[in-house]
Amino acid sequence: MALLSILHYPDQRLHKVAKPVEHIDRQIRNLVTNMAETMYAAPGIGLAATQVDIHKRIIVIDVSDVRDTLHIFVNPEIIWSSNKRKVNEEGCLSVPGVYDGIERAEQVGVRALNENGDLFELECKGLLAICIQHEIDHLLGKIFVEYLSPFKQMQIKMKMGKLNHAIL
Ligand code: K1U
Ligand code: ZN
Repeated sequence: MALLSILHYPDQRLHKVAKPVEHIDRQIRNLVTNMAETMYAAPGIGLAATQVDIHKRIIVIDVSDVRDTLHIFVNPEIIWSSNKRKVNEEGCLSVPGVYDGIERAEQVGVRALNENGDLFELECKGLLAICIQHEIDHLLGKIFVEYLSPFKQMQIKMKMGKLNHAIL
């Protein structure tokens, strides 16, 4: 197992669109294991492959209190969304220290493959619904701050620029 390094906004690689996984083999399963380890260590409740500079449609999520319910989504697709929408506070491991309210569908249905290549469908509500929409956005190259005003995005870019500079 290995910890992967997480890209930080405004790194342009976060805007790449991920490609579908064609075969779920040992390499993909190893990647899923390393992504889960990286998410738990961060700590986070989700991680998309895009965030670790791997541009394949893979997401891991665990929104449970005791961190024992790992969801693995390979080639996830949202197949329906509720009309009812809600604003929730979001954060992102690629934009550390930034939290803001984002409006999303309250419930979504997701179709994906698991780590064995079996197709499944899952009805997502609550934090799982928020997180899966946030992670699927990552696979499309979209970061949650892009839903905010241009002024807020500029403030966040400046803050992250200073932070990234301090880290390097
Ligand atoms: O995609 C990511 O960067 C992970 C992100 C997921 C997310 C959080 C909140 C709303 C939508 C999506 C995070 O995990 S940020 C860290 C976080 O929220 C958290 C960390 C530890 C315990 C509880 C929450
Ligand atoms: Zn994120």
